[in-house]
Amino acid sequence: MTLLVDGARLLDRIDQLGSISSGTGGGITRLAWSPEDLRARSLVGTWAAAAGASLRVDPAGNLIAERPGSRAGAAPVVTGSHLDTVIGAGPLDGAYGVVAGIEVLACLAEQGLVLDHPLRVMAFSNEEGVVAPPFTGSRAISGGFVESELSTPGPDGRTLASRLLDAGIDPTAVSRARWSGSVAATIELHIEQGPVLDRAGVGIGAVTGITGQRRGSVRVTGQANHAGTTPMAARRDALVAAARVVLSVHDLATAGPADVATVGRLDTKPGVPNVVPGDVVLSVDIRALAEASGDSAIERLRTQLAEIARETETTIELDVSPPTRAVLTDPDLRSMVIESAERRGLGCIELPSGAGHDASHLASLGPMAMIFVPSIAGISHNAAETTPPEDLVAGAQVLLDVIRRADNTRADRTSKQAR
Ligand code: HGY
Ligand code: MN
Ligand code: MN
Repeated sequence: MTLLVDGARLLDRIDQLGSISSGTGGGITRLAWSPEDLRARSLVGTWAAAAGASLRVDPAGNLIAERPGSRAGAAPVVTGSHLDTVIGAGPLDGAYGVVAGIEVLACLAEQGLVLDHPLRVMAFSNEEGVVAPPFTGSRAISGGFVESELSTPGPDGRTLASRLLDAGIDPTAVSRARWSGSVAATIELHIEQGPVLDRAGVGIGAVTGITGQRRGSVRVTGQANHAGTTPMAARRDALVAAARVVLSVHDLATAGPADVATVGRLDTKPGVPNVVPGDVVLSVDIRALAEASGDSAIERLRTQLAEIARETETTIELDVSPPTRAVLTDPDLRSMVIESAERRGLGCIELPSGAGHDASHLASLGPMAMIFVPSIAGISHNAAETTPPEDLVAGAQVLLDVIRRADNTRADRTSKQAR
């Protein structure tokens, strides 16, 4: 039976989600566990319920919509993405994959089609990591959550525990979100967030692998002092030292083992024109498709920070969050993506993902694949993020095809159901 997604419904729901934002500044801002994030989840929950799916929020705050399968004890097929955004985001990063997953549920329900495997559509918690280390929800599910994260202050000083409590989530229960069994297949649909598909004029990307990420913060402590009376040679200027740190991070990619390296945030104290900065905290985001490169980039950074500290007479501390390891996608699932695209006359190329995704954490539970659609001019994490509507619909159609193929062919006939 051929099943087609309802493109108008998909695009309308993406627009509806795009209207849920904190409204401060351009673009969309829906920080994890914020009132806007919770409003978006509740809207998605109504769509899932209308598609006849069961709905639950797990101890890590992941929203899980599930359609039961016909084979008792079968491991689930998982899709979905995230609803939280960066600050000033576009309408598609994360939301697209969630809406498309709900669209698959609606199509199956409307045709009365029951898959062998249960189908789980996820809205993972805190994928972006703006307010706390990223991938909270998908790491909790796959056993990568570290309890100490609960008490680590975020960029605004609030701890994760306090955020979870405000969102009605028990912080002491997060680790109980861990799934006990395996997953038959995880397929995440996402915009590419880079320029490759757009430049190639191709509508579908079959992802080969997802980059590894090491994120963290660097704290530089010098000595606040009078900007007028403190001789240059007597200063312990934290911002001058931090400036060298920024360039060291940059060079980890331009001259070193990392693929990309970014300082996205830098906070200076006391932040007053006539005071030599005494304290600077900056963020670090280092990525590499090759795992060893990520590790060696961190080691190289540690060596350079020690040298900068010595030469500037400051103290420099590096705090690295739990790493997200680089993962490869499953070749069988990847072939299903390519075959569906070709059968539908859609151009398809294979490419790696420079962006991180929840699917990389689900990969430890079973075979994983990602489907990309183009980002025009490769723009993302920006209000100008956009994708041709026909590509958004085509991507959702390929997701539906691949979920049905994976359901029919998974060799996981014996694996226990992940709970
Ligand atoms: O930052 C990323 O790679 C993703 O958008 N969370
Ligand atoms: Mn994303
Ligand atoms: Mn993102």
